[in-house]
Amino acid sequence: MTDRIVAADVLVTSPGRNFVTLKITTADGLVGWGDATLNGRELAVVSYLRDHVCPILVGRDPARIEDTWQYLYRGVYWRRGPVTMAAIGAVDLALWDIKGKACGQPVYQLLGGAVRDRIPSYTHAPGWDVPALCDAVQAVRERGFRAVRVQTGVPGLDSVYGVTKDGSAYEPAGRGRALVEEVWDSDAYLRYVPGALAEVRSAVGPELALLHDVHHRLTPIQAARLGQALEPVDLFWLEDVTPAENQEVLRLVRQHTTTPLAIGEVFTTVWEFQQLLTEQLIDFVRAAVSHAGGITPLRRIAALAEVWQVRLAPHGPSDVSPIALAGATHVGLATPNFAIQEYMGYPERVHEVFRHAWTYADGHLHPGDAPGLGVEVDEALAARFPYEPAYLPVARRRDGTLTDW
Ligand code: EZ4
Ligand code: CO
Repeated sequence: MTDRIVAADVLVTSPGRNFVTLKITTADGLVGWGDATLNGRELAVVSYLRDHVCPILVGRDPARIEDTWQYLYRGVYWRRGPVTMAAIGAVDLALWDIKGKACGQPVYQLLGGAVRDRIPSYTHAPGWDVPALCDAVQAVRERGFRAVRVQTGVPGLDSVYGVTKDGSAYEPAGRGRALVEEVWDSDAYLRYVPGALAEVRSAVGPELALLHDVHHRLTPIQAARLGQALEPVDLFWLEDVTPAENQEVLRLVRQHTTTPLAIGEVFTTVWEFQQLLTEQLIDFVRAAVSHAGGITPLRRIAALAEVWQVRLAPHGPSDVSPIALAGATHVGLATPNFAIQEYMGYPERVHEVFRHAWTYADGHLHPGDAPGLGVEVDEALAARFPYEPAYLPVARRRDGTLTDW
């Protein structure tokens, strides 16, 4: 007999970081969980779901994942955009969770089964200067990682996004209604970073995969120069070199460097990747399973990328909840052109609120074999951590004008 959705509820919890979670319940008593977290605009997605999506989910057949995706995407007239896609992504994740539970299978089995034994992952190593950065890299290696994102301070700047001065783990979003303002200087960064990363490379040896994230800060010609200057460092990838809106500018970057390029954590649909893929302007797709609308469209993005020998490397910072991370690991295990999963890690309390079957060991993730996505939310514990406003910093140049991070 066909099951029916009987309830769709939204939970907000902040066990160190704000998370928005969708809970879908069916008449057969199955519960599916989806991640709807959009950092800095959390409550907009809550309203989108509560006011507009949850009421129309009730009564629908939870087995019709693709149809529900099309219904929510096409049915609204207004398409795309991070709020819409994060909301649809949460529904899609929750319905895959329910389908897995209904079949008694982990989601990766429903996607065609495992094509790899485990999922290579990378984490972050921030260090204000080269010695601190080398220490951070060493600590991460001791946890088993064979791939590390390296971010450094810049001489002359007081703060740099993603880098702490004392080497502690960084929390990108500052709590409070007022956004932290940082001063940014691309010239100082460009003068310093190639040499600093070259020193890191000679300290760590040739085998460790090094990644670096530019956070959309550069102009095309600056990005081209940086890619070229970093070629001796042999990066696994250079990420988000230019602002995300104009993909054509990557042509210029590509003409000047063979440093592999990764892009797309802020992209939400396959169409934003279309030109980047068909013109072979990038090497890695960084879409998040939640922000890009769920497992269903992420598989389509991966399929298009596969045609152009571009690999999938989903976004996985601490603002992507353990539910979306689970989704990414199921996709990763079952998708041939998956490359690597970002795993920034979570404070202990997050692991307690989101009890997950996925595991990290020896530089790799695995989704586990629990039915569905394999994450259950401790609702009573979640309720003890209410939402608090938290925002990423904004950056200004030395003359006071706003810049991209
Ligand atoms: O700064 O998700 O590749 N990863 C990243 C992240 C983002 C955070 C923003 O909250 O760029 O660290
Ligand atoms: Co990034």
